[in-house]
Amino acid sequence: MRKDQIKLVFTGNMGAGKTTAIASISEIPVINTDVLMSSGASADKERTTVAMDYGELTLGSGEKLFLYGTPGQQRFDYMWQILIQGGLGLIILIDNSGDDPIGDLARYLDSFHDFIQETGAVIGVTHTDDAPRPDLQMYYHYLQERGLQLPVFPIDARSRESVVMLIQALLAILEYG
Ligand SMILES: Nc1nc2c(ncn2[C@@H]2O[C@H](COP(=O)(O)OP(=O)(O)OP(=O)(O)O)[C@@H](O)[C@H]2O)c(=O)[nH]1
Ligand SMILES: [Mg+2]
Repeated sequence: MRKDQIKLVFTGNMGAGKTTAIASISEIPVINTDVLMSSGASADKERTTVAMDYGELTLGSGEKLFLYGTPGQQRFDYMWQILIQGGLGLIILIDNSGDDPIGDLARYLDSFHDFIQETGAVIGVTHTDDAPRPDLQMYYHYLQERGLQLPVFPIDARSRESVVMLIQALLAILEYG
């Protein structure tokens, strides 16, 4: 992949906002594979991704971003290794209103350990409007315990600016910014 063609992968738990984030910023109609959820549907979450999301975004600097989203559900995790191939960076979205957001983060850091070591990652914490805790300091404390230096930002996946900001932070780490 050329240096001005950058594949990024969004991952994170179910409902964290991967599909929403890609739709918020994509300049093409997103390709997604969402289906109605068989169980656990809530008022604002009727669908879940079974294979992938795909969108594109061209930055002012001319770089073209190819944005892939993974399914959140563990039972579709065979897609994760497929989707990271050729990827240059990882965006981990964590729903702060879940039962154990730091535990969720731990699982994604484990599952994508090698990819993160080879590339780089940023963490976006969503739903902080509904659930302000754990706060950022708790995330940083956890990362420190694991010996990881990754930036953490509270974001709203529905907000284009906040998703773009997260991506800019990742590109800066990857030295494309
Ligand atoms: N209140 C609030 N809602 C949010 C925020 N970010 C995303 N959402 C909502 O949360 C839901 C996220 O759903 P999806 O984008 O389908 O989540 P996903 O991560 O793709 O989920 P799976 O594909 O099932 O793994 C949507 O209804 C969003 O509108 C946020 O920061 N605050
Ligand atoms: Mg999705």
